[in-house]
Amino acid sequence: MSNSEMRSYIQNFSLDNCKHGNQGYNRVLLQLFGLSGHGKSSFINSCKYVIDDRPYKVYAAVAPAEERPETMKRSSYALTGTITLVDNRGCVKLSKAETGAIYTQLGNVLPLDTEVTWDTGFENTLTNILNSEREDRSADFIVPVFIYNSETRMSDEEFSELKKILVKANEITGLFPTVILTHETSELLPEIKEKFRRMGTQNIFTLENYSEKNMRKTQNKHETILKCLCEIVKDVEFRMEDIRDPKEEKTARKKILHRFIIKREIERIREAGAIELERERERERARETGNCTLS
Ligand SMILES: Nc1nc2c(ncn2[C@@H]2O[C@H](COP(=O)(O)OP(=O)(O)OP(=O)(O)O)[C@@H](O)[C@H]2O)c(=O)[nH]1
Ligand SMILES: [Mg+2]
Repeated sequence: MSNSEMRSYIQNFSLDNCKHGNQGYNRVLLQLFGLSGHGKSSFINSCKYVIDDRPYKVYAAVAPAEERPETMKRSSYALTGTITLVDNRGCVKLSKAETGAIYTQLGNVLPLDTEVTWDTGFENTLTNILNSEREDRSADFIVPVFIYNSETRMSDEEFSELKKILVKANEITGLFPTVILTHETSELLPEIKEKFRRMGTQNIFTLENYSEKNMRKTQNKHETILKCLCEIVKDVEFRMEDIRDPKEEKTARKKILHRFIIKREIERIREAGAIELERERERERARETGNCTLS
């Protein structure tokens, strides 16, 4: 397909025209997630630039530098009548404590277009899940998209933590995340790409985002972004060939989140208990040593 054919395929995609109609979905949400400063907001601006075919404009605020977290809200940006991009709040590092917050954003239980407080506690996460009952967001077809800056080196341990997150994202949304590697000129790119492949990622795209400083259109950049969006749309069309129930999917997502936060809370209590037990033993040893010295 040429660039203009890809653009009209994406623009004209409608859930109503899928094999069994829209089945109760009215929107495709591309849920962008990843570490802070890796290019989520820049990717949104790049997509808008390519699809709208208008002069470059900053829709999602981009950090002046990679070190400073910029996006604090879950903001949504309509790309077409059917597709909306969601700029989730990025996390500073991939740690156990952050994953609950990542999953509640991905599971779409946090409201859109409001500030995200980085809640890692049991009660807050549970409250978020319960509060989401008030709004019916079951009509969203969720597509997870993980953004990673290929200039960032990660240890094997961090990659294995990341793998767990991608697998859980698959469990929550029913789709293994599409991975977008930004900063495609990075020397580390081949190595990083291979690591994502080994994790089981099938859709990997490497690209250089457009920006205010670098907005000159290039055929190659346009083509890569269009190909990436086309693949995502094709995948949605393919999934919509099955009979689905958005309400049931929403309940299933919540069950996964519930199970996750309860398991995490049990782990936390166990760890806290083990620390306390160790302290008690130390106090006992100190008392015994004290007694021995006296006698
Ligand atoms: N060279 C290069 N710079 C990029 C690319 N993508 C993003 N950047 C730069 O990286 C910085 C961070 O980009 P953002 O798009 O704000 O990153 P983010 O993931 O939205 O960050 P948070 O909002 O903090 O979570 C900005 O200075 C961008 O200009 C890319 O593909 N290549
Ligand atoms: Mg951002």
